[in-house]
Amino acid sequence: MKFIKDDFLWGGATAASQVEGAYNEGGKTLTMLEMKPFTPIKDRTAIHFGGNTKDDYLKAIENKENLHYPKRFGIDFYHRYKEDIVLFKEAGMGIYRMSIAWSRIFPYGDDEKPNQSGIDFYRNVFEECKKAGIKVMVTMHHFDTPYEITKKYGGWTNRIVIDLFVKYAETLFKEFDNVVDFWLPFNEINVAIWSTEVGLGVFESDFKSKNERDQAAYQGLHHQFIAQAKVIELGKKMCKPETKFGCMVANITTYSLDCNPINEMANLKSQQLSRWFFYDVVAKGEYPTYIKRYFAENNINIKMENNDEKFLKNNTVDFISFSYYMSATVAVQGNDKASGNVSTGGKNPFLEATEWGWQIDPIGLRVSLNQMWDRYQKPLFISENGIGVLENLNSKNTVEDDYRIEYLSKHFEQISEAIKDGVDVFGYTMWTPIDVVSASTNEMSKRYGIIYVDYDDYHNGTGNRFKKKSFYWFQNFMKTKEL
Ligand code: BGP
Repeated sequence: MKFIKDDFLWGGATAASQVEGAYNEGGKTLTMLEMKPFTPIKDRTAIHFGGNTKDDYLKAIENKENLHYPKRFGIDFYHRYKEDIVLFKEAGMGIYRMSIAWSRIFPYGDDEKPNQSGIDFYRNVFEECKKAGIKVMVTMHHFDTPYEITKKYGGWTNRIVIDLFVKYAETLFKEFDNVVDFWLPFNEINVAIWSTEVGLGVFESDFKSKNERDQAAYQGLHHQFIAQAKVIELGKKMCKPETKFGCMVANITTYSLDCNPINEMANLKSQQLSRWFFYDVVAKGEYPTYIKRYFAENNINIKMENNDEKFLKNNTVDFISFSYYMSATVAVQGNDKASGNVSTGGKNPFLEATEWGWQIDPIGLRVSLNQMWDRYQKPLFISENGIGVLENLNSKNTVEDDYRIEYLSKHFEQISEAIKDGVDVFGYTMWTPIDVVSASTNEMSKRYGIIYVDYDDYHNGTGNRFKKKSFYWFQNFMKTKEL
């Protein structure tokens, strides 16, 4: 079949902390991501973010222990970006979604002036993209609050951090408006409810109770919602008129485990808490009624300033972007129906899963696209989608990744179907055109790329890049749009 839409934007996405490396070059300071030690993984399906104490992180500052921190090295994009962008062009990418590391621009968070060396680095990267005719989408915060902000201000639970972030955004608009087409203030803004370290730059192990933790997570999130709205307001004033501002939410399509109404209600509630709440705030500009009930029942009180609600209403996103890797099932736990405890993640007998337990579900993407279009009537963009696999180069210096070709083409087909359904979806950036360090498990060996990178989990290797079979498949698809 032929992909239905001619002017659809196709490309790939990466994030600073997973590709750049050079963690202490050019004036950059640390983020918690580069302080998280690597632990070889035994049960892959059990690990997702978290799992370290504050002490584990703090040891990394002195680096006295013989521990390994993969995000300090990434894939050395900091030094090899030219070569990578040439490959992106060769693959046929029309758009590159990348992130800027806040800690390269304002290493101490509250520096009076931005760090010129960081600005120069990104300017050089953008120039290469321009030369290659590749449009740019920039994420301003991809899980990487500078640790200096945590140390000094306590991370996003402190309202002051909003001002620091807006100042950072102002610098980016001033420096890069001419080259950036789309801005995403926050990557996967909902991840804060699963990890305050990743989302908010706040240590999980500092909390004394679940309530204290949830209270802090939602307060920090409120600050990010306001920060995003402020950045949009400012961007509309500072940037060229065609620039667009979007959100980014980690989107897992969920199904009730069975047709028991109690499970369907659990599914509805799970979707409200983990997905719709976030889109509702940033796309409709309001805290929905169901979250108010949840807050009241769970003793969560969000401190708002007078104009906050009005401000959110007046500064919603132009488009909605989201990541989509998998679907999950939802059910009320065991027979304990009265408790209302919900379990997500039960095995779906109709789907296959990756080694990490991520259930592959192309139709789930069409389901989500339709749901979001029905709810928000705003243009949609799939800012991440892909498959992580353990892979090795074969004797011909390539990887025969037919499973990736199948994964991508099946998802592309469903995007095409959603467009026929009438959904306004205008672009897609695969995660990722090139192998990177995993966000959740810190592994290099969880590979997503159509380009192989010769590093292992301990950063042994040449770092050389090799085209996988999927590289050629994607290149051909970009020419023919045939699936
Ligand atoms: C998202 C992140 C990315 C990315 C991807 C894959 O959560 O935005 O940074 O890494 O998921 O996840 P992982 O690397 O954990 O496999």
